[in-house]
Amino acid sequence: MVERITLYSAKICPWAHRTELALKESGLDYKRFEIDLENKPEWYAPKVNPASKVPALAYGGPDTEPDSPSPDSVKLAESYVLIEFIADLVSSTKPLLPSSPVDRAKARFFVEAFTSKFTGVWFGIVQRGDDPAGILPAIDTLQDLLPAEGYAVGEWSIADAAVTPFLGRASAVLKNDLGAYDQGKGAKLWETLQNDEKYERFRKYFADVTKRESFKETFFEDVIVEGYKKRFAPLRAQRSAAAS
Ligand SMILES: N[C@@H](CCC(=O)N[C@@H](CS)C(=O)NCC(=O)O)C(=O)O
Repeated sequence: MVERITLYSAKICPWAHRTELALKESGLDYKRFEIDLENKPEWYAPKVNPASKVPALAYGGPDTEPDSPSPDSVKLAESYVLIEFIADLVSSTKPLLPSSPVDRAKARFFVEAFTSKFTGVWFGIVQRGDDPAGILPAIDTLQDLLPAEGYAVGEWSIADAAVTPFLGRASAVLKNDLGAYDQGKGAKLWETLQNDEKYERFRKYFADVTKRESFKETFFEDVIVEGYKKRFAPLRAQRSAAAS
């Protein structure tokens, strides 16, 4: 029997978003608690996640309010661990990973290949002002690994949950040209991704993953746009002041 679940999340965070997608797709009941990353509650690290990061889950134990987590629930963290855990919970009722070991390995490879290429360069782009075109190798990898049709490994799976939050944020951030990089470069790159025939498979995949209800219910574009504006606009201003 699946036990009580509380998710500690933050709308801005792509890692936490992975877990929200997997939970929505699982159909499991859960409570959600938003952690303000700029002003984390003092109980969060000692009682939920010693690393003080989102996402985290409290699993089982008595029915307490999320801000009074019970010592009797199991606390789990790390987004990929959590989405596999969610897939394990529903493996017999709502498979979120294929059953064949080969396809499961392909799903994990897809996640690792994309994430390792995307995340490092993404933070360099938005924080240090590197050229947004730096994400193209990650998009190429995604396209190379995708089957001709459908999701990462056929049916929607947690492999899609793992990459979609980064694609959603790339879309919101680039089309609004947000980040420390030179003004105009983000919007230009997004236009290329929208129009260049080379990226047709990417566009179809992006449309497929973002039209799902699970995405619509868990993606808060306004929060992301405001968050990135607040955090990264001053960095662009500093870079252009230093250059002039
Ligand atoms: N490797 C972790 C990364 C999680 C992470 O870095 N979360 C960020 C927010 S996006 C966080 O909670 N940072 C702590 C902080 O901002 O103080 C995972 O996959 O869950």
